[in-house]
Amino acid sequence: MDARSLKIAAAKVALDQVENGMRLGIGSGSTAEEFVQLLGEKVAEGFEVQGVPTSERTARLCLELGVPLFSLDELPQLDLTIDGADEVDPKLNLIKGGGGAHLREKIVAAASDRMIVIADESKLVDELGAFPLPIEVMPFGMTSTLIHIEALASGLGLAGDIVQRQRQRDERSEAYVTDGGHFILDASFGRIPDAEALANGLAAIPGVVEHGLFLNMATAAIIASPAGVRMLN
Ligand code: ABF
Repeated sequence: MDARSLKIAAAKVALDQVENGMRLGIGSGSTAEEFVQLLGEKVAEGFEVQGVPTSERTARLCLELGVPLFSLDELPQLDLTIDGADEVDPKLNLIKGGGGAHLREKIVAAASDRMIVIADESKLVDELGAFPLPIEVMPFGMTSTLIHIEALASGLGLAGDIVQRQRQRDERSEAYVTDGGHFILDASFGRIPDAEALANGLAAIPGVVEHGLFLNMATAAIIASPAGVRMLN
């Protein structure tokens, strides 16, 4: 099975978790977009859902497919969020943010009774960290914020490059800017033995808006592999 087929397989199982009339957080990334495609087909057949998107891109796709959208302020408490991830460890702790949407994703996930991650098996890891950790930061004072992050990492025995995410526009490379107007630093720590200590330390740095460690947030993960799809709780 190719990568897209695995994403679709996971998305199909996730769709079975969505009950008619649910207040549903809708994640970002290619796997979540496969879920939105399938959700749109059910909505077209009369299935009712109140969707809250986690990125402008996801919102556009939902609108194209006729998925009813609401703001999180209109629906501040959600029944379920379906979202992708960059890494999933055995405790269902996640690294997210490869797509640059982890701030809104974390806010929406925190507003949800349940959060189900959908992913192909390539996202499963024994320990978080191989995927560069996205850290959303204020543009104001970013260099100072980076110094604080480097000091925190050093204190935790973490090493690795921390680089500002760029995007290509025409022929030029420019700073990636999130939906919230912030920059992203990607930290290639390699392995993060104490993710909770890192998360708490990052949260205490004034210029850090949000980081991509989602700890104790996912209630389940639907993982697709060529052998089939399994639910991890
Ligand atoms: C989004 O999905 C991001 O948080 C995460 O980086 C991404 C994973 O993308 P994909 O499903 O395309 O692998 O939620």
